[in-house]
Amino acid sequence: MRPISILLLVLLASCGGSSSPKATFTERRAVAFEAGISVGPAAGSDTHPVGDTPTDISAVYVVSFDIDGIGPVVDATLQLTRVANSGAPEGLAPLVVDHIDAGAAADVGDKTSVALTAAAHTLGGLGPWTLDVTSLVQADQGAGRVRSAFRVQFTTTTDGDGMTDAMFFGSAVNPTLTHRPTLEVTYEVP
Ligand SMILES: [Ca+2]
Repeated sequence: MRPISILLLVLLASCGGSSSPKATFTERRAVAFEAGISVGPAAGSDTHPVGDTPTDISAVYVVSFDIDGIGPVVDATLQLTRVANSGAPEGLAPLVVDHIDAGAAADVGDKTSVALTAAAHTLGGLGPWTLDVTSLVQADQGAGRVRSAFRVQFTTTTDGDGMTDAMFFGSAVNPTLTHRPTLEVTYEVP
């Protein structure tokens, strides 16, 4: 049986490369997370809130990843992990994940900058949320941007009740590694 299996693998590889005489390879890695900021209220270092505050200020979360120097992207997945909750943030829904150009480093201006694209995201419970951001990271690459950045926020900035209503997401320095945001990219290697 083993020789037959090997033959099939070679055949599949030949078919897969039929559109190009040049072989390509893919490699999977998690691009290093470099910046996570909570825009608006002060936040603890382990988590960042998305929602509102006791003073009725909106809290948004911006994540930014270095994609400089990698080959053509074929797949990209953003993972954010909701680790805690306060009040009733669902009342501020829908939640959107905006693709933004945060430049070299995310800052307060990224709270209100015009999104490149915005998409409503189904609210998840506690635990990891994954989003297919392939086309967005490819767009960054096509535009020559060296970072991919995303802004997580509710479309209703506050419910005005003078109480915190927020989801808390793991930050880039969360002591639990699996709680940190990641951008996993598969790209071609020449
Ligand atoms: Ca509130």
